[in-house]
Amino acid sequence: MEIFLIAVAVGALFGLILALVARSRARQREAGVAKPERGLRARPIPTRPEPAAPPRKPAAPPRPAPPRAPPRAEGLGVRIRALFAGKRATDEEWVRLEDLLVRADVGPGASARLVQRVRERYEDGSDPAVLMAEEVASALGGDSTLHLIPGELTVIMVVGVNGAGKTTTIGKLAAYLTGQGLRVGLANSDTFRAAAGEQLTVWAGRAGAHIVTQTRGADPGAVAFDAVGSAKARGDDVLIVDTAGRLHTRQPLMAELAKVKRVLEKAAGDVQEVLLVIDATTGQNGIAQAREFTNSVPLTGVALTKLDGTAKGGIVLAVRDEIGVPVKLVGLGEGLHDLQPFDPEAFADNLLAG
Ligand SMILES: Nc1nc2c(ncn2[C@@H]2O[C@H](COP(=O)(O)OP(=O)(O)OP(=O)(O)O)[C@@H](O)[C@H]2O)c(=O)[nH]1
Ligand SMILES: [Mg+2]
Repeated sequence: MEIFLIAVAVGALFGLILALVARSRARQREAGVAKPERGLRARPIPTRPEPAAPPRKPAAPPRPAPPRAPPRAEGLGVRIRALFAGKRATDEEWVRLEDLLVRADVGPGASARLVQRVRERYEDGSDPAVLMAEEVASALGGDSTLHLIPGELTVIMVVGVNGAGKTTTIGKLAAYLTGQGLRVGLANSDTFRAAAGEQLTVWAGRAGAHIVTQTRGADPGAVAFDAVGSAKARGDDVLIVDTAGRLHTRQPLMAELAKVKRVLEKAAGDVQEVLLVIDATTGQNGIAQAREFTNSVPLTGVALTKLDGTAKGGIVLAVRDEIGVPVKLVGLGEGLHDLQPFDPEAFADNLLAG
């Protein structure tokens, strides 16, 4: 009898241990399959159409997603929810929502339109921050691919104000394209800044691209012309032209930029992409930059840099709304691979985070 009781007790204990182990495993599994966070993850930069030539080198292995900054306690999403919490949405809430967006650099026009769309969809109990994120993503959607011509030389011109991140973006883009097996040439048409040639030469070396540069003070158009000749002679797929940073308000400098573009068009036939580099920390001035640059050299896209910092880059909504130029690339750091295609949903999540 005693033996029987001991056996029952041991059996019960064993059963209890098994149940505890099973529960702990189930918890681990739940944690493991949690929905991956949507964010600014590494993805290949889409180009349109796909280059016809087979890759000469294997593409760079995908990099892990950069760590996302923890949401700030007072993020835009938190402030929007707080605005609507526990009360009926009246005109005052909608005006204050618009004000929040304007203060996030979204611009008055784009802010008013976004609020209007959210207001049309809002019902009691909906999450206004989620609705706003959806509207932001939709406002920034559409074609954001880089247009490359297979089998021919594609020319990409990069422009922007001083220090926006032009040269760094060019280096990263060149690295991405060479990683796809494309032959890439760089033209240093920034003949104004003393160290510009050295900086671009370093990036060319890191990216495995050719570079054409001249001494300081040379004519930027002449460098561009030579670079097209050199790129054609080498059979390059893509030529990326760096230009000196300039204040969009300085007319002679803007005219010089237009001249570089004309030279490129004459030498290469066309310029497929004119990318304006905008620093995410740029406030409302970004809209004036986009307007003046596109007046001189019609823009085909925006590269938004320094999105790895605290800045959310709300200005691109204003640029898209007023100038109609899509964001194509996003800079997330100073490293060779810190460039990603623009993802409207990830951008919206980041803008509304917190
Ligand atoms: N954190 C961060 N820094 C960046 C990024 N892009 C560029 N930078 C930094 O911004 C600074 C200016 O970058 P550049 O590429 O020299 O800018 P630029 O527009 O070519 O400057 P100018 O030719 O002088 O007009 C450098 O310190 C870069 O390392 C980015 O995406 N993230
Ligand atoms: Mg530069």
